[in-house]
Amino acid sequence: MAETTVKVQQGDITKVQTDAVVNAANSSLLGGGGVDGAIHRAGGPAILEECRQIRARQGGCPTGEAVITTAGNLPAKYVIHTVGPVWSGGSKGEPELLANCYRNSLQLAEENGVASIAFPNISTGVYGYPKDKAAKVAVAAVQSYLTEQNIGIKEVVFVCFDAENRRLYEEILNE
Ligand code: AR6
Repeated sequence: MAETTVKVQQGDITKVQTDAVVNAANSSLLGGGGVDGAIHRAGGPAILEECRQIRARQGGCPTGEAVITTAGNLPAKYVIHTVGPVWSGGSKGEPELLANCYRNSLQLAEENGVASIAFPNISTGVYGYPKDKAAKVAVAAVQSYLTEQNIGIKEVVFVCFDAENRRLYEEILNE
């Protein structure tokens, strides 16, 4: 495994100074509420412009996949937009799809020379994924990626908007 720091912080991901920040988008790539709305608001129209170009080329982004754009006015260089699964009880492939979000985002980050990356708690807002289950999937997916594939990523930050998520991530990472 490369030397990679994995940490947790509570706050607003639009303020985070990593090379890339991940957006919990939807398949349209045209924006929405939650962290998606916050990223587009703070980053400005350049992000949506690139999302529209990607949409024109490949027709949006399937669940579990990821695409990369400029970060516009954000402190980061890139936004990686990934589409989490909508929770519908857990037997519709939700854990695998959520793990794919983390793995595909890390892979796209590496392909673009990203050394540090921040993730929000994908799917745990509007998409209704139980926070404890999502945190376990997120940490396991990141750790397995870092163990098996990583060469260039030096820092992964889980940016939790709420205290409950922060506590869950701290517990899992301290195990
Ligand atoms: N920084 C960090 N985390 C945030 C921020 C922020 N500024 N704002 C919210 N969160 P959600 P989803 C947290 O609903 O469940 C959008 O409309 C939030 O507390 O943003 O994947 C998209 O367009 C929660 O823990 O994303 C899609 O349609 C986490 O981010 C849909 O919502 C994810 O909540 C995606 O739903």
